[in-house]
Amino acid sequence: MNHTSSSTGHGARSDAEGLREVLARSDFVAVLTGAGISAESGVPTFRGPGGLWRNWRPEDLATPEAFAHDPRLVWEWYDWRRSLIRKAEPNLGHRALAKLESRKAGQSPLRAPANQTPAPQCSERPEHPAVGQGCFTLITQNVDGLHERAGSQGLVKLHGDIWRLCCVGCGLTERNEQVPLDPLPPRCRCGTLMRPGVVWFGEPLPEDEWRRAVEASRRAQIFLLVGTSAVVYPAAGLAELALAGARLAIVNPEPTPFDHLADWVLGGPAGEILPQVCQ
Ligand code: BV8
Ligand code: ZN
Repeated sequence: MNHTSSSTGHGARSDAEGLREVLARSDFVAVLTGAGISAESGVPTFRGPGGLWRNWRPEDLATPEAFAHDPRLVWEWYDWRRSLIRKAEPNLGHRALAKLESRKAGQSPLRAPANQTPAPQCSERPEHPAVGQGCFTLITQNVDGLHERAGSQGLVKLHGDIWRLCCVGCGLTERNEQVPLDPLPPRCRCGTLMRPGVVWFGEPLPEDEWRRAVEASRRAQIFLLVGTSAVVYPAAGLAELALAGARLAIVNPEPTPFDHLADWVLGGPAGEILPQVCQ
């Protein structure tokens, strides 16, 4: 592990300017976000105030077992979260990351100068050669869709999307933005129950998203951990993967299990700090 001084315990830096410079000149940037980045948009986090719903912990409801036991209860929880997210707007934190992404796309080392053949295109987004191709990769644990609404492209959604429904019978998946859902629980045209298009505890992450996240984390020169308690795996493991070759920067008003490994710890709200470091 070829770490800079901080890994020897000399305390992480907290200067936004230093991090801004490193982000500006790094060719390969990876970012992992959690519920904290949507907190300033009014979306409750999992472990923070408002995370509990009817005294249920998210880990109790976001499971196949809970859904099998009481699909109506689980759907009432998702319907409540959808109604909150519908009222929310992306905040300055979401927007700062979208802006950094488009700047990085313009800067991309993969973007060949005019007289040379362009770099291989990214399958999902041919118009964005660099996005998702390792230059700048935004990876999220959030299912709220606020990163996309802020303009982020090539987003890697590790835990799915609350606005997608999947039939537990025929497997049909569809986008459904109805708030409130009616009927609840929603049913497929085949008559079978639909489930939220999210990854529940005990379920594997979508392969393609996971592969892209691992690739970007391994290639990163700077890895940003934003608004996450970093206790849910395998997502939190991406920061460990990145540490093999990248510097780690954390944006969170609270301590995280990775602070002692970080080069930067910026202790404050993402909506205030990200606009400073992403400009
Ligand atoms: C799996 C979608 C195997 C659904 C979610 C290793 C060790 C220990 C446990 C495990 C392990 N490996 C696997 C496990 C089990 C489990 C797990 O990690 N459990 C935890 C609880 C210990 N993992 C799994 O089950 C995973 N699957 O392992 O499958 C497998 C493999 C093959 C085949 C079969 C099976 C699946 C995990 C995904 C579950 N789905 N979400 C939904 O949303 O309904 S996880 C969900 O919880 C979120 O997506 C997110 O990942 C997590 C919540 O964490 P955060 O987003 O960080 O939110 P939190 O509230 O905790 O923290 C908010 C932070 O923001 C705080 O730090 C706060 O200070 C900060 N903050 C607040 N305000 C601000 C802010 N920061 C910045 N600005 C602010 N303004
Ligand atoms: Zn069906």
